[in-house]
Amino acid sequence: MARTSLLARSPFAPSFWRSPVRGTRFTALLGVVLLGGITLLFVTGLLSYAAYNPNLAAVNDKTPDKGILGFYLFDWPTDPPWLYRLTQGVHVTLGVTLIPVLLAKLWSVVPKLFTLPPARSLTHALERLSLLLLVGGALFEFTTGVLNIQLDYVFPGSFYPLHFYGAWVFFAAFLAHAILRTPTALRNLRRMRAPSQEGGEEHGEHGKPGEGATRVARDEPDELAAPEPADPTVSRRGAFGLVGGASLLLFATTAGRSFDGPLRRTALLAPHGGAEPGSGPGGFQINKTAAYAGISTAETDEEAWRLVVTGRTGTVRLTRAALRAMPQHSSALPIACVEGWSTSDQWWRGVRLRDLAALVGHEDAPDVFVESLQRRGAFRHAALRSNQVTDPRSLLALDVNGEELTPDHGHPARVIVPGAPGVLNTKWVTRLSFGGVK
Ligand SMILES: Nc1nc2c(c(=O)[nH]1)N[C@H]1C(S)=C(S)[C@@H](COP(=O)(O)O)O[C@H]1N2
Ligand SMILES: [Mo]
Repeated sequence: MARTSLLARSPFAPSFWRSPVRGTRFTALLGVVLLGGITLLFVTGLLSYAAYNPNLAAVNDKTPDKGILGFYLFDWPTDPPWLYRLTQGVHVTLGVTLIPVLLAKLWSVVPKLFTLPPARSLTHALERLSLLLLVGGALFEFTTGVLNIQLDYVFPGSFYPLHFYGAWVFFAAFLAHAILRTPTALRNLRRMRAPSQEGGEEHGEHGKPGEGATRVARDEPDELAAPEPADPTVSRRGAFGLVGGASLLLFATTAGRSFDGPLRRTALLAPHGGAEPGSGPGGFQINKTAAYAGISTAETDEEAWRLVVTGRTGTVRLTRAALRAMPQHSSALPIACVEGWSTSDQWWRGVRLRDLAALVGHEDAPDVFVESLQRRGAFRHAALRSNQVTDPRSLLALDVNGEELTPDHGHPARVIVPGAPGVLNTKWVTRLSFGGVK
């Protein structure tokens, strides 16, 4: 007896859930938004994976045992030079914008989590298991993504494989769910548009009782609606407005990450990295400062610093003056980080990577392994693909915007490559090894 009444007041009792906002239409509309949005997140995520040069796995991509999941469809191009700025800007901004939609969607179906018995049949059990993967995967991907962009890589080494494998689990469950549920969602949306939506559902789309939408409505009771709804405090339309408004607010305070100047200041939610960029030639976003990376002026000054270049014909050591004596070239290129922020084009000036390759006997400009002075931490080296080395806009830059690189932007020399993720633009470079990167 006591047990029954306890159950009746617990979340396992359908009457526990009383919001009149819940219902199949509410869930269906959010579901359709997520269907498009998450698909785009998945595609831009795969593009980001390809952009990391996964074929040069020893260096850029340390994901263990990725097997067939590690496929990618094409070598990341250097054109257009804003490619990663676009794809990763969309990935991060869209991901942040979808958070309220995702939370509302989960809220709208949460009573189903508590339905009893836990499994009516094997099919039902499997379906619930896939939902567990779906909800868990969604929360995991959104959480790791947000942590990565907000907290400046709390887990530098491990974020990448976590988000990578999580994405596959999440997307597999998402795909199964989308295939199973999209027809119902679309049918529910059509019902929503039908004139009888707020009425007693007497007439379906075709106006013939007992057919079309009406029949759907009668035969399938709204399994998501509260059986004993409380008085509404907000209409369904109002609830949509709240979700949409929250999304819009997040969008408006996130999208500015992809620009400089006044627009950047609208990115209220963006982390500010290691340092405020300040103004002047070096006045654009800084990821890791020289101080953070442990770079001292004693090792970067004119006397101490050498660029070591190795390749087919041996090793060459260059002073900064020797680099200055080589042909200097300029490229206008952005920096676009996996965190979703990017700068507009900066004017970089320095020596072409392919000229440095030629210096050690590589007319063919092969892959290159780039190492910085930095001794600890992530991103202190990177591997560039042959097409990136060959591009005439790819530089070992000495200047930016008409002045010497600032320490925080990689003085005495840094790599800059068109179209690539920022992480490949190694700062404080001290060694370039051409050929033989695995
Ligand atoms: N040596 C070194 N180079 C590095 C990094 C680093 O931490 N160490 N960060 C990389 C990342 S992740 C990005 S996005 C860019 C940022 O360059 P910026 O700080 O000049 O904007 O530098 C890249 N080069
Ligand atoms: Mo980055």
